[in-house]
Amino acid sequence: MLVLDIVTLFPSMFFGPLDAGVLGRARKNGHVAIRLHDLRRWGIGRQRQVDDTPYGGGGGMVLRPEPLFAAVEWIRTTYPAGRERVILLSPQGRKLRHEGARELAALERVILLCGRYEGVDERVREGLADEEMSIGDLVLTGGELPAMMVADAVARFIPGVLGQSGAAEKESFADGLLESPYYTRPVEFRGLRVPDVLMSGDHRAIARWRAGQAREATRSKRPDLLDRDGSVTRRTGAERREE
Ligand code: 4GX
Repeated sequence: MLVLDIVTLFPSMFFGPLDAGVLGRARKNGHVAIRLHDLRRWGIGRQRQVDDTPYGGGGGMVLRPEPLFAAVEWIRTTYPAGRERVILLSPQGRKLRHEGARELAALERVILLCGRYEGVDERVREGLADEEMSIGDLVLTGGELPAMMVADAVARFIPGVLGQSGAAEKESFADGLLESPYYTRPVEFRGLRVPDVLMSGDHRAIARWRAGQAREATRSKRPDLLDRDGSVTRRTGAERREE
């Protein structure tokens, strides 16, 4: 079982999203455990202060290092774990990808640190976080929604979390291509018909059609996933652009 320990100033943000659907069921069935830790608990002084103004000026507020270090140390003493990783959610981090989520799913425990305001004291990066992770090139108001995305994406890779049909390995990105289109009943809807091949019962023809559609969908919607010759190699967009 994978355990996610999430350190946040807003634990209540997590209450709804982690209870519903596949992730909610995975938690109920014991495939994944999520523990929420209110950073305020390790706040400093009577006010339980967690943030302060940055040295050198510049405005805004920054999370102080002591509460974050104390939180992680408390988690480690209270719930010892073997293979673990401490991840700071931030737009400066390595982009969260399919393969990265798969790697995290193999760990015993992941500690997710959710920053707020302008960010965190640099010593959190230097001495506490193993890794900085981003969910994309956009700026949010805190690391909580990114942490939920990590939790959701990682849970899908834990054996038993997805049913048979939804095996994480046969999905978009598993083979580096987008998925081919899906159709269900009715056969005709507002003049738009389900492609005949899907109702032909010819499984080889269907597989061939799907492969062609996946390639075409990738070429038109996400050409960045393909090499110049149209082939797929497992590299990141950044690695591809370097060439
Ligand atoms: N992918 N944000 C974090 C504050 C912050 C900044 C630096 C730690 C270090 C984001 C993203 C994101 C906004 C969450 C800034 N905390 N996080 N926050 N994109 O935009 O993960």
